[in-house]
Amino acid sequence: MPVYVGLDCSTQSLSAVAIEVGTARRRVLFEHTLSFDEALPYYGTKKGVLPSTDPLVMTSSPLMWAEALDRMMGVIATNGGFELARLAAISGSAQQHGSVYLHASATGVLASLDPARPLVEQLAGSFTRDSSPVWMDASTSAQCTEISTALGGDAALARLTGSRAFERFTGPQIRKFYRSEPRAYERTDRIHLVSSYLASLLAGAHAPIDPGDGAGMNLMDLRRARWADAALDATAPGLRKKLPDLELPWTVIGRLAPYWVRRYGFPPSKVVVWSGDNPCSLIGAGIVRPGNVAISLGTSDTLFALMAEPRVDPAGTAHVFGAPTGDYMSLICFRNGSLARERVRDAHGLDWDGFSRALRETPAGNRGRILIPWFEPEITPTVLAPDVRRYGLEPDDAAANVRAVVEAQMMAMAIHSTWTGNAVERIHATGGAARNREILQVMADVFAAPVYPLEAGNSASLGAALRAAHADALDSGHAPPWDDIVAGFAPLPDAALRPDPRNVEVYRALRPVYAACEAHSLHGTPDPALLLTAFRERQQR
Ligand code: XUL
Repeated sequence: MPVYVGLDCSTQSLSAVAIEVGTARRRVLFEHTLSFDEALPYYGTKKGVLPSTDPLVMTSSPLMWAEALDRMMGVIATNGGFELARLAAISGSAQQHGSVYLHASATGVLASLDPARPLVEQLAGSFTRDSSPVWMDASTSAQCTEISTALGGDAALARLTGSRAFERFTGPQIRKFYRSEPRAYERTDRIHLVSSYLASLLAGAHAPIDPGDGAGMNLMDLRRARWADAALDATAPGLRKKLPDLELPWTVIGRLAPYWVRRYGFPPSKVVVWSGDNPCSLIGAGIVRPGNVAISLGTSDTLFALMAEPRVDPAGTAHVFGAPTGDYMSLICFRNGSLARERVRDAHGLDWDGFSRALRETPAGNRGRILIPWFEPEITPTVLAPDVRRYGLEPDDAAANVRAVVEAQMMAMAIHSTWTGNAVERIHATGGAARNREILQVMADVFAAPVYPLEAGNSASLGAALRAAHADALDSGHAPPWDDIVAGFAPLPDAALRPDPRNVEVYRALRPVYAACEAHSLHGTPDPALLLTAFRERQQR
């Protein structure tokens, strides 16, 4: 039975998962995580990021990622618990947007890695920039404005690339490097994403970028999955020849380089193009057709969905990336997630059981009592300063405030995802708060769709392993449907929470009322008092 390995290089750690995929048995064989701060302390990272005097600058070490990869492959070889000869293919996932800058000599180094010496020793002279900007970097506002202006504004850039200019996106980061260190930029032969850099180390040759991660650069024509000349020109001179090629997300880019074969005893398994952690998580969460949505309830709440068409968010706050299925995916982030739930819980001296009880004891629609929960500046919709508002809601009514915060979050997610154009048919819920069934019931009722809780685990590395399985099948002449690829790893139907038809009706009526309260808070549009009264009267009938 073949085994597939998926790696995930996140901000703070490198994780690996090995899965066994047979007709009768499909299961996770091995999982392991190396924390950068703990396993490789001599790079000096804190939570995976190098110290910086400028709080807007966030970088990490490309050599550290290479050393982590070397170590992880050693761990898999010795402790993976499977015969290495069964490893059919390997792929990976990486934090999006981060970039690695290589000198021309890197091409030769990659092609002739010596299995007797550690990877880092051989790579050390290959960089034109020792540190790599990562997705938390916010230091490129000036470059965002320049790129956006050159391309006809935010809306035009979003239509072309799937997102307006964002500070962490690779294009603005490359422009900043070109402007501040023109000579080092000139000496740079290849600019990789974290994903294509690590794939290059596995294959021993420069790896391509897939449209999932390529869409996080403000450089790719989203519809054509090709580099967009106008965006390249607006970013830095001579950029095209420094970028890897773009290839389909199921491309087998080569075989494990002799370095891995001789050093650790791996077979020359297929190496499949890597992707970003969000596209990989989509697959790991079992989202493989339009109408399937994943909602992660974490510090921030995120909603990601598969889309058949490359639509873009007219408000400019969300992103559209390529999906590993060849479709598109939306990524919408809500900053006031757990943060807001915890604020309400703590303000009323509750624990999570008390929070759940409050949800059970209050009716759907909360008798028209509404909270706008921007305890911190919000990403979706754009709110620059904290702004908490209550409509018909007493601040000291614990139960009503608990229901109000959860209903507000679900309403906002439903309202701000309609632009994706796909009716929500099912939701896979992950993240810490997905353990709370009362919260998930509100989600099911607001979206009028069943909610399937996902088992905790690293969906990005699992998604990478499943992508490896899919690419291997295609490469061997089979074309298995994606449902079959994720079967056995996707959530089980028994665990689903079904929408309650009466509550669905209540929320259908509440939605325009919530939207009016939000618009009132945001833009000072007319007071929604009349709408609220009409809603309350209708609920009492
Ligand atoms: C997405 C983003 C993050 C990183 C985290 O746009 O910046 O999700 O991919 O690893």
